[in-house]
Amino acid sequence: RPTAPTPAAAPNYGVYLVTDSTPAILGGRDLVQVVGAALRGGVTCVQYRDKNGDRGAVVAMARRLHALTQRHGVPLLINDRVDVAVEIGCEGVHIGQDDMNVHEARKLVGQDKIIGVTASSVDEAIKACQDGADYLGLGTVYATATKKDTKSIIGPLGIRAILEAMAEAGHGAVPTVCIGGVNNDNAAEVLAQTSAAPAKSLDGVAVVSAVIAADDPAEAARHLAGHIAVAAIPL
Ligand code: TZP
Ligand code: MG
Repeated sequence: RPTAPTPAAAPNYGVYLVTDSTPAILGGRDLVQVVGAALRGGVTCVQYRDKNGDRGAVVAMARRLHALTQRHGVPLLINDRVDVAVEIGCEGVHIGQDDMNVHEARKLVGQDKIIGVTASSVDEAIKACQDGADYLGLGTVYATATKKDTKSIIGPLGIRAILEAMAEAGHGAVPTVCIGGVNNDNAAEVLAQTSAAPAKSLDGVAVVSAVIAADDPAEAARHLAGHIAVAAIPL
C-alpha cells in the first residue's frame, strides 16, 4: 500500500466496505476492530453507515474510524449524515435518493470532498452524474437481509444496463461500485456479468455482511481484493 496517500484526490473504490453496527451483522464485536482488520485485508474505501445511532455516538465513532482509515490512507465517507462528515472533516458522504440532494450536499461539503450517490435505474444514475456526483453505488444487485427497504433488485444485468447508459451519455468516467448481496461466492460472477466492457465496467464492489459479519474480516477482505485484481481492476 502506498505510504503517502491522498485519499480524497484519488480514491480507489475496488474493495468498498460499508459498515453496519446492528447486532445481526456486527454481533458483539467492536466496529473499530472489525474495520481495522478489514483494512489490513485490503479494503480501499470505507463508508460508515449507522441508521440508528444518536448523533453524539455517531460523531464519536466517525472520529475513531477516521483516525483508523487515515492511518491506512483510505477515504472515509459518511452515509446520510452530511453534517457529521462536515463536523469531523472526513473525505466525503454517501447519499441515497431519499436523502439530501447532491447540490445541497455539495454546498455543505465543498468541491474537494467526495459525494457518492446510490442509483437503481438509468435515470437516477444519469441525474446523479449531471448533478456532480463523484461516484455512484449501483444496486441493489441481489436481495439482502442487510437492507430491509431494497425496493429495486436489479441484478447484474440491471447494473450493466446502467453502465452502458452512463457511457452512452458521456458519463463513463464516473466511478461505480455495485452493492447488495455481493460476497466472495458471487463477486467474480457479478464482476463478469456487470461488465459493459469496453464501454464501461465497475470500479469495485461494495459489501457489508460479506466482511463485517465474516468470522475473519481480514481474510474476507483479502479474498475480495483477489477477485477485484483478477477482474483487472487496479487496486
Ligand atoms: N444498499 C443497497 S443494498 C445495501 C445497501 C446499503 C446493503 C448491502 O448489504 P450486503 O450485506 O452487502 O448485502
Ligand atoms: Mg441514505
